Parts: sequence; C-alpha cells; structure tokens
Amino acid sequence: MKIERLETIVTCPGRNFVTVKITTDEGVYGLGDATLNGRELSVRSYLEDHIFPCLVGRDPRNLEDIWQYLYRGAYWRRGPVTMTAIAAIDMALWDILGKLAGMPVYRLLGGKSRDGVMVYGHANGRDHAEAIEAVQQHIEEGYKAIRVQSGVPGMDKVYGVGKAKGHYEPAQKGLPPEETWDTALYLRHTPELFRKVREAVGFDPHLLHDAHHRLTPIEAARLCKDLEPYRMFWVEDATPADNQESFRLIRQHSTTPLAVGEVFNSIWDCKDLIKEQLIDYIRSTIVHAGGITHLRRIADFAAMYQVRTGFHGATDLSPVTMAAAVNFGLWVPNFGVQELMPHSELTDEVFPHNYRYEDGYLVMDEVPGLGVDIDEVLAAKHPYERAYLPVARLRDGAMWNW
Ligand code: CS2
Ligand code: MG
Repeated sequence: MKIERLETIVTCPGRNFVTVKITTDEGVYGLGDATLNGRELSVRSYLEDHIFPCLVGRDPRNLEDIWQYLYRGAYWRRGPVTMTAIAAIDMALWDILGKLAGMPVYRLLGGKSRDGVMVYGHANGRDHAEAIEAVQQHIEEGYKAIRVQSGVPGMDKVYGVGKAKGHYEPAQKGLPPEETWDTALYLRHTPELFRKVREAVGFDPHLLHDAHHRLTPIEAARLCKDLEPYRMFWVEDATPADNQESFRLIRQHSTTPLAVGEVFNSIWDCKDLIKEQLIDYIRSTIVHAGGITHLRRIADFAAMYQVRTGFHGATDLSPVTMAAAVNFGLWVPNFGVQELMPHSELTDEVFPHNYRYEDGYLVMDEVPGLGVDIDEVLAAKHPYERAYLPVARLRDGAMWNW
C-alpha cells in the first residue's frame, strides 16, 4: 500500500481551517487538522512545498517511521509551524490505519478507559452577573466543568469575553486588533467573580479560569492564592511558560491546580514542568504538538508524575482535531478534562463528525478511523480570509502578552 495523493483544503466557514487529506493507492483517505490560528498559510506552505513531495509512495501504515522522518529529517526541529504540519500528517495516517483495521483510533491506542470524555464549556460574561447567568446555563445543559471569564470594570476588552453574549471567537478578520491590558484591575476583580459564582452555584461544578499568559509569576501566585477558597479545578496559563521554572514560584504560594501548554508544540516545552510537578494538567493538543504519535509520548511521560491531560479545544481547532481528541481522551489513562468550544453549525456541516455532546461529556460510536469527514464542495464555497488574533499592550503602550 502506498501514499498516492496529499492535498490541503483551506476553508473559512466563519473562521479559517487548514485540513490535510492523504489518499492511498487503494483509495482509502485520512484527514488531519493543520490549523494554526493567524498563521494558517505558513503551515499550508510547509506541507505543500516541503513535506508532500517526500511522502508520495511511502507506506501509510508506517506512522512512526514517517513521524521520525518528518521530525528528524527536517534538521530544523520543533516550533508551531513544523509540529502542526507533522501533526496533520500524523492524524491523517491514524485515520487511514483505523479505516484499514475497521476500528476507531481509540481501539488502536488500547481501547476505552472510559465511556465518555468529560468536557468543560465556556461561560463568558461582560460583567459578573452575565458570567454567573452563563454558568447557570451551562449547569442546566449538563456541564460538570465550566470555564468562567468575565469583563473587568475599567477595561474595554478582556480575554475570553465577546462583544455580545455567548460565543467568543478570538481571531478577527483584517489586521491584529490592539487591546489594552491592566493587571491591577484584573487581579482586583477576578477573586470577587469566583466568590460570587460559588455563592450562586455552590461547590459541585468544577470551575476553571484562563489567565491567558497575562501575569508575572508573583502576580500569578497572588491570583492563585486569592482563588484558593473557591476550590478551582484549574487556573490556566497563569504566566508565560517560556521559562518553565517560573511555575515554581506559583507552586510555593498556592495549592490552586495549574494547567498550561496550549501553545506548546513538543514534549521539550513541558518536560521540566511535568518532571518537577509544577503543573497538574498538560494542555498541549494534537494539532499543535506533533499529532497523536507525539501526544501519546507526552501523556505517558505526564502519567509518571500524576499530571493529567486537559487538551486545548477552542474553535480554532477543527472538528478533525476534536475527533482525534475524543479518540485519545477515551483511551488515555491519565485523562483530566477536554475543552469544548462548540463550533458553528456551518463548521459542523463542513466537517461532519461522529462525536457528540451528552450531559457534560463527548461520546462517539464504534466508527473506523477518527470518525470525521469533510464536505469538499461546501468547504470550497468559503475561501480563506486573512484573520489574526489580537495583540495586547499595557496602559503605557508597551507590548504585552495577549
Ligand atoms: C484559549 C483559546 O481556549 C483557550 O484556552 O486560550 O481561546 C486561545 O486564545 C485560542 O485558541 C488561540 O487561537
Ligand atoms: Mg487558554
């Protein structure tokens, strides 16, 4: 059996997605997500201009050798573009292998460790009252875990809160919008938000919060300490993790569980965080960290230190990644939680998939491969539109972390 054709499908059903489709000489095809929010066309070029020519004629069942070939053979290692491109090829090959075996990928990994994958939804509000309303709405919809983000008085834009109620899509068409950030206001108001949420809904729901790289280590330590009475499931991206040691400072001050890693692209980005037990959940995701083949290594390494998975699952990860994540989440023994930002109806039409939401969990049937497809005719009706994530500046105008 040989790889006969490789192609990328770029579509924008409301937001951009890049998908890899690999077809074998026996007509079996597999899909991989290659979406890197704000840098989509770089990954398409890496795939089309550099990877595809090298893979034609190879046996698609030799996933590990192809992964090693793409990782070691590039000479220039790691980085989000490279590892997203490798991830897309890897996902598509796992999809093909499952179809050949007549089994879902979770069976190829080792079968089900659980019947469903617990998810967390996004409760956003422009103010505390609206955020609490959104939390109550998620509880009614059956969510056991809920991320809570709210506007901050005195700041016109805050991460995780849209202009209108409900759905929040960070990427915006045109050039990067500029937002102003004020840490002091954020630190003053966030503990109060969670005091009110706990007062309103009690301590049963798992509450999560994303600080989105905005704090210095000591500021992160202060926030996590202030949130201890509200028993958080986790605080995410409390401080940028380029310097993995900075999480030591947070750990010294607080028992609030920490999650990090959606911007990581290999095990080397999180090795010390895991080994030193500086985090509790690893958020690296299949589309940006080298695919199922590499995430399996990260998860097994994390299990040695009782760190659990908490994969990224925002709307800029396509249903192909979500299908791979559900397969992975059904199998992985040290599963923690899976993020779920529901895609738009149009996106779900472009990417028909088997996974579905049921009372706080994602479940799927025994379908071969990843359990996702792409409607190429519909995808072609929605061409790429340049879009960027915002940038953040401090009040004095200095660039900050968005
Ligand atoms: C966020 C994302 O889902 C999350 O935890 O951090 O919304 C993130 O901002 C986007 O995925 C970036 O593309
Ligand atoms: Mg995040």
